[in-house]
Amino acid sequence: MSDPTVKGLPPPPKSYDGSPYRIAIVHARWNDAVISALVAGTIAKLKEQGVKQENIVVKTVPGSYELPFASQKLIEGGKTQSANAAPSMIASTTNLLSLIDSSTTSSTPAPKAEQAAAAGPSTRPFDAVIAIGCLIKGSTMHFEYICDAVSHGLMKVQLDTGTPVIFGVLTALTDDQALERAGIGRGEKKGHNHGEDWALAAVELAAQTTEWAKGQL
Ligand code: RBF
Repeated sequence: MSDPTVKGLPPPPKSYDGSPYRIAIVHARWNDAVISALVAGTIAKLKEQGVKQENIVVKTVPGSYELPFASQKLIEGGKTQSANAAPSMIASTTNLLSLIDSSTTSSTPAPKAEQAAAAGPSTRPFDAVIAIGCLIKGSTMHFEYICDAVSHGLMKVQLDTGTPVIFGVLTALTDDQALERAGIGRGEKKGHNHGEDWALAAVELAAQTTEWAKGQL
């Protein structure tokens, strides 16, 4: 029998090519079995969407409470890294020109492949951040306070920085709820790995906000 539910995310109106984008994943280490599955699912789906391995940066923090601050610092760090990379790229272009000049007077060819390799992995600012955590309700009020702070904190970071921050935080009432939302349920129902959805959301938001920033609406 088909599932009568009306809940859930339909496929996007178009598919997006992730190959130009640089994505940061920052994940908490609390509740490791769930987190490991979510991070693996996220990375696999990012690659399926065309995001290059060298454009996926993974950082960890102790718990979910640290995710908003870490996301903000990563976004700032990506912008700084990009700005710092710009002068050295100009310098390497200058070196390349001097090599071309000297190649007219010397028999040694300019080592173009080496220069291309020296460009290294992308240093563009992050196009999206995926913040991954797993909060499981305990016997005190910790769960409520952390869930509230993290969800508001992540929303604030994306609005303040202008970089999309994907809400990859499970707020589960039981261990089984968390396991099933990471696709590793203990029973017959393995559930669905929500990391896959977060990867799709990151590429969709990266692609759309890049276009919108150029006035392409
Ligand atoms: N962090 C999580 O990511 N998931 C949790 O389920 C979780 N539960 C916690 C329960 C208690 C009682 C405490 C003290 C911390 C918990 N944390 C959890 C860690 C929290 O997000 C944060 O790392 C620490 O409070 C340090 O700022």
